[in-house]
Amino acid sequence: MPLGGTPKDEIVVVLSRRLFEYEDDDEDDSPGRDFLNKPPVLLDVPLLPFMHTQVEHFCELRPWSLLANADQEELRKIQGIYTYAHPIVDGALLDQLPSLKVISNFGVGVDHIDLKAAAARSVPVGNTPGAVDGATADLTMALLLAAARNVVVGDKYARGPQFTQYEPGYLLGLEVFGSTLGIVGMGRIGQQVAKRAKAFDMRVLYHNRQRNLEAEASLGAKYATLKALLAHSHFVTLNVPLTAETTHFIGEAQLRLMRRDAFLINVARGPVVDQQALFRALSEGWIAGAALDVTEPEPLPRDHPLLGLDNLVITPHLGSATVRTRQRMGEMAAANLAAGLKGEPLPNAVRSR
Ligand code: 8YV
Repeated sequence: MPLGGTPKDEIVVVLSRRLFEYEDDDEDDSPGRDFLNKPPVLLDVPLLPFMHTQVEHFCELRPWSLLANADQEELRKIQGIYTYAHPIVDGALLDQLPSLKVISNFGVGVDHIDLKAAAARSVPVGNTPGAVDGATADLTMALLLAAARNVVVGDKYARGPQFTQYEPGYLLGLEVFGSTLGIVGMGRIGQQVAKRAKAFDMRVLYHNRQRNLEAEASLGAKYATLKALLAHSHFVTLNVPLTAETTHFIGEAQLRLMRRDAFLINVARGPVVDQQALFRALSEGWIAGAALDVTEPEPLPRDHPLLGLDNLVITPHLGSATVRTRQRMGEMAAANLAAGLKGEPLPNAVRSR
């Protein structure tokens, strides 16, 4: 089945069936009959077929709903957690799983997992560092370009009844080449963004907890205080992990420091931006526009005021959504899960800060 072309409903139906097929397996004497003997692993959402294939030979996937049903007997047997859609994994949840050996996260950001609670219970946490960098940086540029050059409103306009004549004055955007980009967070993804920005002849400023001299030398990025970066950038991209320190890192004070013709692009995590302040900034013209791949919550309620704004471009958390990146993430997450279930060190273990 071609991955990209599979209708979503079909995926969910097929996978839900696969996820629950052990239930009526009793009469089955097929070669896969040892299914029930594989270590049970809690999974939060149905996986795509290739992801399922990556793990099904070494574990038995059990639905997250076991937690809601508080099926103590089943929960006591769970040896692994495999998370995709960022469910909260905290101490209270871990206390229900006394046999747990590993938490494997399908993705790099682990802000939904209480790392200290896991460490306190000697449960290693794995993630997929590096796998999402290129794709997420590509989407950062896609959103930046879309916001600056009115790609989304332009698309609507070009399809709508108002477009009857080509005119010189409509949808004039902000020129990307030669403009200043401010990257907040010069980690792996931030550096990939800087690399792409250089090809657009952008001047690159960055802000980070620590200066990244290597990025300065190899990418020509210039360190700036957050204040200076916000004041001078035409585009501000957020490429930081979500931590206590970065929660609402961009609020009213920061948005008011930005240029009136500037754009904010968030591909990190929703809570990095104070959305109420962002709504005011966009509707009252403190900044020209924004593009969000992530929100708080995700998805936003359908009647959320941000969704009514034309100067906002929004995508449904597509940062890593390419076939190849998903495959790489799946391989890494499956390797972490397999190692943890065997009691071996995880190939990519997250360190508790
Ligand atoms: C993933 C991400 O799609 O890797 C991450 O941290 O946010 C995304 O790119 C996500 O984790 C899977 O839900």
